[in-house]
This record gives sequence, C-alpha cells and structure tokens, in this order.
Amino acid sequence: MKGRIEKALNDQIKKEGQSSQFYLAMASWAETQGLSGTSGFMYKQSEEERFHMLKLVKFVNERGGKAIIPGFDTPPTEFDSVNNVFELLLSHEITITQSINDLVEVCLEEKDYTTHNFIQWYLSEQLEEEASARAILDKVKLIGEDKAGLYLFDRDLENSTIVAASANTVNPGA
Ligand code: OFO
Repeated sequence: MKGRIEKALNDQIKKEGQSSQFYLAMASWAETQGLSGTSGFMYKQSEEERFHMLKLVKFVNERGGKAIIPGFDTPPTEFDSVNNVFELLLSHEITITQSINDLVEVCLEEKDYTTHNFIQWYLSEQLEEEASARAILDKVKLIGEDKAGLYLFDRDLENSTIVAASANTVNPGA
C-alpha cells in the first residue's frame, strides 16, 4: 500500500473513532435528560462509527499497511438541547462525507482502485447517515419548545419509526 493512501486511511480511522466518541457523549447526555429514544439512537450511532473504524483498521493491515490506533479528544459533556444534538450530528456527518470524498480523490490520484472500491461502501453509508440526520432534524424543528412534542418524538425515535421512514427515502422499496 502506498504511503499516501496509508496516511489518508489512518486519518480516516481517527475521524471514525472520534465520531464514535462524539456520539457516545451525546448518548450519555441524552440518557441523563431522560431521553431514552435519543440516547438509544446515539448509542447505536456510536457503535456504528466504531465499526467503521474497525473495518478500516482491518483493511489497512490486510493490505500490508500498518493501522495506527489513535487517541481521542475529549468530546463535549453538555449539549443545549435535542435540536442542538441533531444539528451537530448532521454537520458532523457532512464533514465526514467531505473527508470520504477527499479519500476517493486520493485513491484516484494514486490509481489505487482496490482502496477506491473499498471506500464506495463508506460513500453510501454517508448518504444514508446524512439522510437520516436530516429527517430527524426536520422533526425536531417542527416540535420547537413543545414538551409534549419532545416526549412523542423521543418515543418515536425509540420505536425507530422516524429512522425507518428516512431509510425508505434513501432506498425506496428496500
Ligand atoms: Fe462513519 O459514518 Fe458517518 O460519520
């Protein structure tokens, strides 16, 4: 594996791990607010990001590179509101999508078509995650300051009806 590809993949390993920590912090905060639907959703997101990191670690090592297991910055411990959590989730996912796009660029420049192929999975994953974050944020914005609405939103998130609806938007008929 070329050094530039190895470095780009290792940078992505750190970003996926950092995403996992960020979402874990959101999950923990939501749990302390009694928002079990939101916390459950964020715990699951955190797990998924950890899986994305591990998948990259394996790929780098199996292709003759050396995965570097990174340290992480401490994520925030407080969030202003559920709205704030989902705004941060969406803007973070948009940043990660950009980072995956940059990785695709590097693969093409280095003519590494195997890694390019591997990264396609991350591209479609980002598409789904952004769509899901947008769908949830739209719902949160409708609720505004309404406490009863927030309760129902959190319950729906717990039952996954909001996420299922957004998955159908990305992948109709799936
Ligand atoms: Fe790793 O999928 Fe989003 O960030």
